[in-house]
Amino acid sequence: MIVGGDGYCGWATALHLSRLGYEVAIVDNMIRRHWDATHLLDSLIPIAPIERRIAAWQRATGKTIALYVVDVREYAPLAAAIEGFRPDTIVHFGQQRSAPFSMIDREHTVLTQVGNLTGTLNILYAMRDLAPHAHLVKLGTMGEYGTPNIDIEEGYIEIEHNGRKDVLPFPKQPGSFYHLSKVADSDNIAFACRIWNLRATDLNQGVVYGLSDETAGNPDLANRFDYDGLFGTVLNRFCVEAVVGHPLTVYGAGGQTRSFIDLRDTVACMELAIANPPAPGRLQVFNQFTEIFSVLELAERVQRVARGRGLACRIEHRENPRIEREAHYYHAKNTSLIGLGLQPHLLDDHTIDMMLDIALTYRNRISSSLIPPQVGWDARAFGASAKDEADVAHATP
Ligand code: NAD
Ligand code: USQ
Repeated sequence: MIVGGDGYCGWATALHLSRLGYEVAIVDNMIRRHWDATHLLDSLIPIAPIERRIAAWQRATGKTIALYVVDVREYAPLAAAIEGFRPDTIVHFGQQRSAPFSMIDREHTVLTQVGNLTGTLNILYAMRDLAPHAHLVKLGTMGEYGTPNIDIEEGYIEIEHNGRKDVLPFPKQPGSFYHLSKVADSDNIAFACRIWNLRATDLNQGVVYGLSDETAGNPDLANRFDYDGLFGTVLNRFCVEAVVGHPLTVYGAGGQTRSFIDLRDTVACMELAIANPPAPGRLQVFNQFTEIFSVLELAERVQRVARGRGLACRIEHRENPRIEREAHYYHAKNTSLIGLGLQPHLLDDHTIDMMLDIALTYRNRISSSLIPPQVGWDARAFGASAKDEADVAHATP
């Protein structure tokens, strides 16, 4: 059962697991489509309504995917879906996942934290009462850890204090109210596992980029690709910016260093996590990323590949709308999923080329006014400047 199966990671995962022979159900209330509409955003790649997506998959492969249009913040319909489908595994992607969205104002912070925590708590209670043997595979995020000046372990750290030792949850210092919602989720899930003997895996995923294989070649199966200043993630944004002639938007110095993963590896990690549940009573934590880059390093790589294709591509250090360290130590472990057999697609020029191809294919759908960041962490107003418009108008793509 894939909660959030209409989204970027969820749709890719649903098709990947269905292709492998899993019986798949999607649970989604399509709220992400509603948020796009409310904020006048749109995916770079047009996406078909969920019913058409599922019908197209059935026509292409003969495989069915069940659909439950359910808001997991509502317990009764969620419980009915779990009773109806009787999942062995519940994969939970169904949350508000944008850091800038969570920082817009008080309402968006509350919507993000109350919504995200309520959905997870409802799933935990439904598991306790209706599916106690199911395995919860929950999407966490690498940003839960923040950027500590020590190595980041996978979920737990052995600490010696005043002559005594214990293995404790790794300290968390995230950088947005969204990331904080994931920290609270992790604590709630660990507690539920302890008291109700449930099994769960928390996947602390890095920033995702690119597309997976199953959604290619059929417009009705196409996946979303966000590039706007609210939901777009950094590498996807840089590729779109390069194509439309917008300077690559490096926030501040660009020394912010993060973990990254190709969407093709995300779906492979989901497969591995599902196949390797922990013992009852335990929350296992995997760091789900394959490589680490600074933002400036990524911009320079995109610039080099874009210039190789004749695209005029400039990097611009712009005022950072976020409050985050722009130069810091960053070293995170990711040995668990590799140990289980993950064979990473590392970020090479070919992958960047493929992403530029995607942006070029849908170039006429790119709205340059959606590119600038809009949300400041300290409540300053951000948005498209006259300079942004001029940059695009004068670009020679
Ligand atoms: P997305 O916004 O594309 O998809 C989320 C899906 O969940 C949407 O289809 C939305 O309608 C659904 N949803 C949200 N709230 C719901 C609710 N209350 N009930 C039912 N459905 C609901 O997001 P994504 O990029 O696919 O991310 C999926 C998960 O992976 C998130 O939890 C996110 O935190 C995590 N993650 C994403 C990234 C990334 O770079 N995209 C990186 C690390 C972790
Ligand atoms: N950044 C830029 N320029 C941009 C966009 C972003 O310099 O145009 C910088 C940001 O300041 C930040 C870094 O790039 O330092 C990453 O930003 P992002 O928007 O790509 O990613 P983030 O806000 O961290 O969130 C995304 C997903 C979220 C997921 C998270 C994984 O939206 O759902 O949880 O990546 S992680 O970062 O590992 O926590």
